[in-house]
Amino acid sequence: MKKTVFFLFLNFAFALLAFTQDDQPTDYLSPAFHAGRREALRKLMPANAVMAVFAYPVRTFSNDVDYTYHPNPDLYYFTGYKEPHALLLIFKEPQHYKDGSAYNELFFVQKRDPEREQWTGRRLGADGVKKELGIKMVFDGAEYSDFSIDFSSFSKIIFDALPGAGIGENTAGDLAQLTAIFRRQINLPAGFDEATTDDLLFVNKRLNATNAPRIFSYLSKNLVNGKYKDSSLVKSYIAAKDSVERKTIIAGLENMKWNNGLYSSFTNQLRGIKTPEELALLRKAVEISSIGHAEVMKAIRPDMSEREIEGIHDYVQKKYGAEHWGYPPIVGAGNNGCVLHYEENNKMSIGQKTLLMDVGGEYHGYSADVTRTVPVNGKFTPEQKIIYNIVYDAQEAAFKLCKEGSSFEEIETTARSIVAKGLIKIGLIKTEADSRIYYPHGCSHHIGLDVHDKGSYEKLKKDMVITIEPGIYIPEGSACDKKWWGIAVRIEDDLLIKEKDYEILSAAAPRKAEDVEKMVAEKSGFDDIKLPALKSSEKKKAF
Ligand SMILES: [Mn+2]
Repeated sequence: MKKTVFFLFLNFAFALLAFTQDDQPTDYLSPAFHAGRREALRKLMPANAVMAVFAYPVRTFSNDVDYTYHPNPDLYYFTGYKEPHALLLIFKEPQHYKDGSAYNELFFVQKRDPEREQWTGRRLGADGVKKELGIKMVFDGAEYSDFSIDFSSFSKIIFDALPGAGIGENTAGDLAQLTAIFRRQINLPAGFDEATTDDLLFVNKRLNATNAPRIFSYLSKNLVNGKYKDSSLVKSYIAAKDSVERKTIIAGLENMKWNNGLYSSFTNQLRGIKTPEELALLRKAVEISSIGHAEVMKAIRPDMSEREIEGIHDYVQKKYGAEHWGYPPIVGAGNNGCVLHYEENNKMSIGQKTLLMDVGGEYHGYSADVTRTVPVNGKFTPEQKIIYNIVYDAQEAAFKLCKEGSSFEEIETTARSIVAKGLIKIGLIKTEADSRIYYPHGCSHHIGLDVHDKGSYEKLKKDMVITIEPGIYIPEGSACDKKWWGIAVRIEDDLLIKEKDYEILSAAAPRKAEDVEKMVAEKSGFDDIKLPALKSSEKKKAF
């Protein structure tokens, strides 16, 4: 008894010390939004189904320091909870508690721990989640095992690839335990590989005559020496002699009780169409990032480093309240721009060539994805401009398709065909089929809580938000005239799809070649920032 009183006192003391926090943003997604999303999910679920959504694991940065935690976007979408070590269970039909009361969702979260919280930050705890996020049936993670849910009575158990090994200390209620108990409770057959199942269902949905060779070569490569090593499932899929046989394999997976296909399908359907609350946040994330691009254009000078440019983007985004980047920033001068996911950003001076910047911030979970290519000295060379305008024209042509009813496929082929024709015209390739040499990636994807967001990749619908991002990359050493070497151009904008047309959300960043040149010539507030020289790098000492 004494002990309890002591702990109560401790709780109280810590609560006073650590939990007063004011002057925070007020435009977070509302509890009503999250409740609405859970209800919409329930509508999609088949009869007698349960769906589980796990938190993402915490990851080590170094020794006892973790990476800044990023929540699983699905869990955040359905609950607003941003902490690790959590499990959400959503039931299609009401379930009954021991005392007879009904519930149709259960949420297990991190328990409050004032001592830990002083070190690792505030936790909502079950009571906080009830109060702040408006969810009723919330418990400490450690209580999950007591619930002994009888999963054998459900006809579909829906979940994403389960969190893997090394995901926690295996203490009461942490992610490792939640996952282990769930695995045991659902009686997952030994050898059932839900990650491969999920991948195969994903790949199968996209398989068509054009991409079949690429998809099969990807699967085969990974079967030999990759993530599908020794997978009998992938083996049989590749070995299938025709589409009928493949359909049988896929139907077999879809009919299973442990169904990953439904998890992707439901989250894609829901998250692909943005609600007004989401659009307000996404609009803000994109505007912030686009202003960042415009400000960098003004500030840019040949003696700046790639890192410094990255820093200006970061400063502007954070000035407007973005919490984080939406993906590691890509700032590539000249030839570095040819590396599609260039993240080193360590060139000391960007020099006189073009600078490709693919940089977008995250605001309350929603990520922008904006790319601009800028002539560092303020004027595109004739060769740079030719390439720039081919990409620009491809983008313009793709824009025209941005309305309800168009397909992602049409967008891809239209943009690719403009790029291909342009490259043929200037003699870089001979046939349209060769366009992949200089334009190796896709043109469009959803953005949202993931920068490559969930959503349907068939027809465009109102309130989708997608990127249009053609590009041309001519690395040094390419099989063409040297004058083209080192030119890398991508222009990427974020578009809200409307019924009959679209809105460019990233319009604050100029995209027409002449407008970009004009912006580079403008004066910048950053011009006047003077910092002291570093004493530590004055002289290279001989050690
Ligand atoms: Mn993108």
